Amino acid sequence: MIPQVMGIVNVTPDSFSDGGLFLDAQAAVAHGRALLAEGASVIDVGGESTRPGASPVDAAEELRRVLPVVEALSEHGRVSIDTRKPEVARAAVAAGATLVNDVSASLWPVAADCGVGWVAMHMLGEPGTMQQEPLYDDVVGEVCAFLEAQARQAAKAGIDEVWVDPGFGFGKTAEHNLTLMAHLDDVVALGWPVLVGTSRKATIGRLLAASDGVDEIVPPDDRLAGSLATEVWCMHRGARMVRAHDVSAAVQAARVVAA
Ligand code: HH2
Repeated sequence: MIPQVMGIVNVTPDSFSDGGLFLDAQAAVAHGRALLAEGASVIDVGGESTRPGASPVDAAEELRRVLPVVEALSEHGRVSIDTRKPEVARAAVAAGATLVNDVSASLWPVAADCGVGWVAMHMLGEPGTMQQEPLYDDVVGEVCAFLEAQARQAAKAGIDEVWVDPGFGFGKTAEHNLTLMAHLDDVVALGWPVLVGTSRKATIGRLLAASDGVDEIVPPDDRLAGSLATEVWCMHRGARMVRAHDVSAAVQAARVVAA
């Protein structure tokens, strides 16, 4: 089976990589359509950045950003809504989204009620503070136990399509991210389809800088090859979907990994 690619469209001024590029609904829709044409199985529309240190956005503003984009893109392909707010998830589903991508892993009652799919992602803490010395006794064990509990609850509530995601970069040091990646098999072994989001994340920028012997972190736009390396690694170990900015490259990699 060829792993799927979830294309990222952030309708925000401050996302870490594409912030400000697609704040205008028309630009966001055009970008989403281009990503569908490149082979994305689903377009993930988000109206609130969850990068480390990001400020929260109120529901009215988040809805204003995402709804026209969800509605327009749903005419052309599958759309997921990347949100932590129940009211945004509900409204986005009413506008055509069929998957709730939930970095808070708490919105399963909404997904169950609306009859759509749900992604449970692991995060330690809140985006505002999550990168201030995140601590685990056993990062792999704790992430797996959390995802298993949330996924079970969701399935019990009647959700047919439940995904789990270890949440790279969400309350995790570079070492935590690499440990999770090295043990991705344990996440896959839980038995739920696994989604991973490593695209252009800071850990990649740090690894590239370190291997170049420089202190300065490599910027998001220069992390394509590093992102692909992590995506190939995760797909090879059983991830069934990767969340990516660079869809065409991820789709090509997925086809080759599957072969
Ligand atoms: N990462 C981000 C946002 N949503 N959802 C899932 N399931 N997994 C992830 O790893 C994930 C996610 C962060 O990336 P991005 O949307 O590009 O940036 P920002 O949060 O700054 O908008």
